[in-house]
Amino acid sequence: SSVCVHGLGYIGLPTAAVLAEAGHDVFGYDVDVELLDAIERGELHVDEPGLDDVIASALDGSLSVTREVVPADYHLICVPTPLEDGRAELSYVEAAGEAVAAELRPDDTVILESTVPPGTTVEVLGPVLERSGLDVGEFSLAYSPETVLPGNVIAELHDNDRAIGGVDAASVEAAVALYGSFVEGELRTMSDPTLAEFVKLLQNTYRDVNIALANEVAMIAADYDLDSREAIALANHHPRVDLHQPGPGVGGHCIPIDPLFLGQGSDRLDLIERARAINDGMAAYVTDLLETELGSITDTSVAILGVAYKGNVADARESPGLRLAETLQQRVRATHAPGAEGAGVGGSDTDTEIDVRLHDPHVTDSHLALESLPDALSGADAAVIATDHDEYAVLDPTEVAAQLDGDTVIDAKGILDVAAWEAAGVTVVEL
Ligand code: SAJ
Repeated sequence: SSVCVHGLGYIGLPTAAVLAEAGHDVFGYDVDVELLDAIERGELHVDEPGLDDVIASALDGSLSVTREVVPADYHLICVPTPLEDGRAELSYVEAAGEAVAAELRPDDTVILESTVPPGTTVEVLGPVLERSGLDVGEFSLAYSPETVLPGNVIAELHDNDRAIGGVDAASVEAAVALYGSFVEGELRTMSDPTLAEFVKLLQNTYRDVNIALANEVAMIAADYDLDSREAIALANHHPRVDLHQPGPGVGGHCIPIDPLFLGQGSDRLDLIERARAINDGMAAYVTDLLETELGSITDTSVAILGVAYKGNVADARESPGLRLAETLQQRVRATHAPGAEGAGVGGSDTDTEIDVRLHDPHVTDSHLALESLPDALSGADAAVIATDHDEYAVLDPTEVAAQLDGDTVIDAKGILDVAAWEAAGVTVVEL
């Protein structure tokens, strides 16, 4: 079949490549012309294992990028749906729908993959597509959310089960035919796109709430002088218990955002909002830990190791490490200049400061003023491991101890061999 993929981001591009690999004629479209140029020149350099190769061989085969939307048997919409002012910004979905409508033919199939509030496919996308002059039913319409884990995208595109909600039997059948050509997991069909949208949000909400529970458990365990990770591991031996891991917060562009989409058509969010607040509050808790260890954080220097939102990826969106950096600075300003509370970075009080150094071996964003590891560590009063990059798990404690001025390391991800670090004279505080 011919497939036009709308939006060549971290889902659309790998999906386009995998579809081409499965033998379809794939046209990748994006409004970002520079992105298209870069893809064509093979200059993408995505930090996703295996993706560069899959894209390169797809471009040698039946994948081509297109600067205009083309007619196709299938239109796959994979555009971003960011949260803005507490609401899902659906203008990219609408714009993609309009572009599809201009080329839509009877019996074509349109599938939305973006994460959206329940009701979007039927209530937002459907009416936009009908501007083509065709009614839903004359063309097929389905929702099938992506569920791949950044860092493991190619494997999960093939292996994960897939939920498919179509507006009618023909839509389900058409979507099954497409996904069946490359998905080895189970295709779980339902006759309601809204249900499929809801289920997608539940999966990330489950994770967010579960992580919030783990974070609260970590704070309670500290009050009892217990090791929270050991306690969680022991609790998880029960066949019906699956607690997640505590950490410095929940980052990325999915888990901190998707739960709030559930609130778009319901005012019942309660536990879900508390969970969000607990997870966002972990930066303040780590700041408390630093204050306890250092006495005061004013006029100290703290190295934050890891600004990627999770281990071994280069994505710093909703980064717990960056949130921690901001929280440390705010705390110092609030403590010493109460009048300046809430002031922006570089507030009026220049006498009291904290020197926050940022390091990350994967993130390359030049706006973040990242430092080399030795520069970040040397002379610092404390270091915080905020991301579970493999590189940090194998740090040499003796070397780090020699670089640091102080002897405190907060291991917010629980990746260090505490005995080895303590033997090197470092005080390790775990979450
Ligand atoms: N985290 C914890 N404790 C844990 C697990 C994760 O603090 O026990 C933190 C991570 O460090 C990170 C954040 O949560 O900051 C999110 O990481 P993640 O690995 O849980 O999830 P994402 O955002 O990379 O990908 C999620 C996945 N959803 C689920 O596992 C239910 C992925 O399958 C989805 O495709 C993706 O969201 C998405 O696009 O929705």
